Amino acid sequence: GLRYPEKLNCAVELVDAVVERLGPDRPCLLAPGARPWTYGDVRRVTNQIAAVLVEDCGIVPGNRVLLRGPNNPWLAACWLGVLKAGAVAVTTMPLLRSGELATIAEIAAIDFALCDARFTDDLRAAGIPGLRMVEFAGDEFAGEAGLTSAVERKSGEFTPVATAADDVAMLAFTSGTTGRPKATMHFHRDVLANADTFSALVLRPEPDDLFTGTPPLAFTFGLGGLVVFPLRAGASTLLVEKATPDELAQLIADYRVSVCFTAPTAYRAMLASGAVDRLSTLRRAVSAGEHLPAGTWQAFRDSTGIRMIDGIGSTEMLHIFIASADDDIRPGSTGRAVPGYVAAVVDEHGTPLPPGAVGRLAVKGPTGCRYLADARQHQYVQGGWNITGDTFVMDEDGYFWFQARSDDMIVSSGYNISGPEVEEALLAHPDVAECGVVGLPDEARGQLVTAFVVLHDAVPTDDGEARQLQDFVKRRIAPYKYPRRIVFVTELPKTATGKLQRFRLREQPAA
Ligand code: 3SK
Repeated sequence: GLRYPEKLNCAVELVDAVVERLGPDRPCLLAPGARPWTYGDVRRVTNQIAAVLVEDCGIVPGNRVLLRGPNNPWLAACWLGVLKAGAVAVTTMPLLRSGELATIAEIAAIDFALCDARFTDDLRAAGIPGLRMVEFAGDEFAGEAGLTSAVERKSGEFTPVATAADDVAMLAFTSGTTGRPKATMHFHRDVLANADTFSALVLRPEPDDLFTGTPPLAFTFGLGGLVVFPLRAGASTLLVEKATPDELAQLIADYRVSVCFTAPTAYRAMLASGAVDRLSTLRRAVSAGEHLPAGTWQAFRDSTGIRMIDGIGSTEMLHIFIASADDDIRPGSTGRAVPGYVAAVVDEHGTPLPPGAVGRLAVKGPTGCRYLADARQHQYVQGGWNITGDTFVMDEDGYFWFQARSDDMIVSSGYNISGPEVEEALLAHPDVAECGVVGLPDEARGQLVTAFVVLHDAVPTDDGEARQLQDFVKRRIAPYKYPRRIVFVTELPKTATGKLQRFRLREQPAA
């Protein structure tokens, strides 16, 4: 198992330890068009931020600090500076509006925030009682902001707070599909544990690697893939505020990026537009956040030669706990448990099922779910297992095959139908750009398999296209699964992290 010293500050391990090991001059945090920050720069700036927090703002260990802004070196440095100050980082999605920010602030007991100067309006409008906010200029060209000038008055000498390995380092929020958001607590050792398992043992980055990708740092997929993993390896990371898949591909080409973290939708868009031709410097492509269909994996492999690493993680587990790389990959499977984690498919009582059986995914390992003061803890952790809410099958060789989110299973005329499986079949049709498949209430069948489809071309005016898609699905998978109703739309409802919101499709009126 992983062993960490009793006293551990993960920000020190991610920055200062790299300076000790590899020297101060290696590139660390990059942004398009900006001067790269070396590890020496990042050590200095994070010490300065921590000094401002402790000496000027009176932050003490355990205080929660809300962070708000798009992905850029200043946001990453603030996250590290908060941890060096012994405080708890609460990174929030830049797309959140005042109501959502107010709820998060209430749950996390926030009264202090570091906010990108371009994103302060919604935070002010949240009306958080007693909130003190310090602005930073995340965009180097945005001019002076409070924190940016305050750090200049600090020498860069700061003794990071000697936190315990089991002190809470961060609260990550998970919105789920319904109900009040939940804050997941993660310790300093958890942050390193993901880097020392999935990253070190499956991804295996080198100090010469340059990472990039799209998930926000407020989504733990982005925080790990774009900050923790590159820094733990002494590598560098290109932090991008906003990029379409084509712009991402262009940045990968321009900066000679070698490791990319994004979701299947973005990889599919790069395939559809031909932008995959710009990925020749890439050696690793990681996909998570949504199931990766075998067809997308194969098409990406055919176009780029890269064997994409699919993975499943969760905010509760902090990062990826099932994934395989290189020759261990079986296309269409999410892979095997990451070394250090144990995974199983269990029944409704938590009893492990034999290979081949459909059941709930259960996992345990060095990270795990600890909701902040939330009784839903007892649903997620049962009998020592973290129950992720996904339905999987494990084969004889320990590979996990995704079926559906447990609540995305459609029951129609007594058949169990996986919405994502029907989506995968539809996506194989050349006319289909994106789709979401859900069960809508139906008197005759209980639920009716209903597909919401975005075509590459305009919405059709007659039934021809729908019938063609239905026949296509019937030829690819068991005909009882075909979508009996197809609704053509121009876009699908998605979360800020790009996940399809099937629950919003389910809110449609009955057929
Ligand atoms: O959704 C996922 O698969 C995921 C992956 C890594 C970290 C966090 C999450 C939610």
